[in-house]
Amino acid sequence: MPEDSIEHIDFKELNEKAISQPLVTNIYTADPSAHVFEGKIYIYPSHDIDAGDAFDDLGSHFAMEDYHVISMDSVDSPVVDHGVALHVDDVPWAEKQMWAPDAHEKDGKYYLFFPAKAYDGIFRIGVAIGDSPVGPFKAQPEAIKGSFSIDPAVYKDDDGEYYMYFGGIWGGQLQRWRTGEFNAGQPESPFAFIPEDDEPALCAKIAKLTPDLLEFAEEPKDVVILDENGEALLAGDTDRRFFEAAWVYKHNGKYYFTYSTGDSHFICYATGDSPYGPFTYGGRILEPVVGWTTHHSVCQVEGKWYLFYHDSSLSKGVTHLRSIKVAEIIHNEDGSIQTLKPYGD
Ligand code: FUB
Repeated sequence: MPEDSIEHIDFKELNEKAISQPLVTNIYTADPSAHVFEGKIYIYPSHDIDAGDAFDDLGSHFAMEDYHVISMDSVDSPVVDHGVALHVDDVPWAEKQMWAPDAHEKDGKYYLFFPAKAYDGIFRIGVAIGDSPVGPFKAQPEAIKGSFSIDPAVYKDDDGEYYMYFGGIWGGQLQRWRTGEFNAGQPESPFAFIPEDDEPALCAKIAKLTPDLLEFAEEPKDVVILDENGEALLAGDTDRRFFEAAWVYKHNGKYYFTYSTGDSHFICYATGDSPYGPFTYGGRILEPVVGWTTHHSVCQVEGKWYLFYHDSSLSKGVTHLRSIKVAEIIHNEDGSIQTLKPYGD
């Protein structure tokens, strides 16, 4: 939601109409990646803080330093904050900006995947390993070789293979990798290297992970989203094209690629027949929330599907002080998803 509209919001009324309330109120949390491990819900969010950094279109004010893991027995039960699971000071390669993470389990070990800016100012993606879903996690000494940009989301397919989806434009730097190398040639601007409106939109990336989940097993590939005519979405189609926050799940044999459209503030979905896509645009899952960013995950809990998302209602609109929420989503018979309005009609 654009920030200039926030001063007109009556937050008391908005909170009364909201379809859900913040899950966590002792700290600010965002970008919730939810999973069920061992029959319990674990949420891996960003931990928002106010570090006093200037606001800009590169997201410098998102200056997060650590991760907390949140757990719940069910979507209605009390929330437990398990404290610091990983701090940037304990990641040898990372300097700052611990943005949206994800986690997964394999053979009794838990893997936290996270983006951070390295000391050269370039976002990379790292892995940290723990013995419990809540950590603590020990970071690998180096970032994943060949990783870049932000917002890792790891999907385990039915055949046991794990895939990482990642990428984000503007402050997430995806546009600087268009040639395959980081383009440091111009002053850092969110708009440099963005394709023209009539060019294909930038795509999220996918890479299969190695069996130890510590490296890419292949060169990252584009996750292409097609329109109703089978053409790749264009960069100017800002209501539908990918911006950040990739998340994949499978429902009734279809892969759902879900994502944020960033500057138009929607959570959308596209469906396909392979984890690699291509995916065909399907519609919106969530209308804009209070705050500039919108970011989510989709998780099945006890047979129902839930959208974990965030907004800035608890901080009364401070865009980098967000709170995670959860609401049920409904898939129609034809596979489409009913759009959620976060504050009712
Ligand atoms: O939390 C920092 C960034 O804001 C995330 O990486 C983006 O997806 C957006 O939610």
